[in-house]
Amino acid sequence: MSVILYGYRYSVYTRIVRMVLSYKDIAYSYVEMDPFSDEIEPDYFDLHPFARVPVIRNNSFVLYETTAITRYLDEISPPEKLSPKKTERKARMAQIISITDSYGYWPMVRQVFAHRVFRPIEGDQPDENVIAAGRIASQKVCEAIEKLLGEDAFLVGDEITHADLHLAAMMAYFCTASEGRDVLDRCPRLKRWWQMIADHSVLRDSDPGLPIV
Ligand SMILES: N[C@@H](CCC(=O)N[C@@H](CS)C(=O)NCC(=O)O)C(=O)O
Repeated sequence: MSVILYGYRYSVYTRIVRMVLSYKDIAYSYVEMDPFSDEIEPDYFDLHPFARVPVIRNNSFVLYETTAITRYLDEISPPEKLSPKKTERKARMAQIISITDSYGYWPMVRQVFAHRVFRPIEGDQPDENVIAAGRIASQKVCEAIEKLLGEDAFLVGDEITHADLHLAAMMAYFCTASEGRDVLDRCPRLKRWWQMIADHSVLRDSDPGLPIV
């Protein structure tokens, strides 16, 4: 196995893949690629036609799309640890990941976090209308996931799964904004989960920090 990860330091999707690599103890080399740059190398489009991150290469096998990558990594390095065995739990895991990607990433990360936290650090003005819209949409997402949770420690049962890593990468950014913490205060089960997982070594060790300017 010879794994290369193409990622961007502040990318939540890159962080999800890095967490799986670390959790599965898979050695890899890392290539930094800023997908927001105006000067993306033309060759990169051969790896990812949409010029996003992450991408992994394992020998000659190239793969993009985070959920495809994380399932692949879990499978090529047995035992498979991040997917529950029970069919219903596996389905619930896929559902939470899909909710997170389809409805959560944009408002939680690109609207609330990017405008409230990232832009000011970079010296750019936040757009309060974008933050307000992002907060409303994020609340809907958190409430929907809250409804799916039981009393288990992790999102889907008593073991960590892909769903935990996926949502945690986004929640980590979201909760750096006061709007994110306010939303989480309204979702007690999700908040308890976040307090627990935020302290997990896989989260702590993959924290990219915030830009220092
Ligand atoms: N569906 C993709 C989403 C990846 C994605 O959106 N990555 C972000 C960084 S977190 C990116 O590359 N954004 C660049 C852009 O929006 O132009 C996946 O699951 O990997």
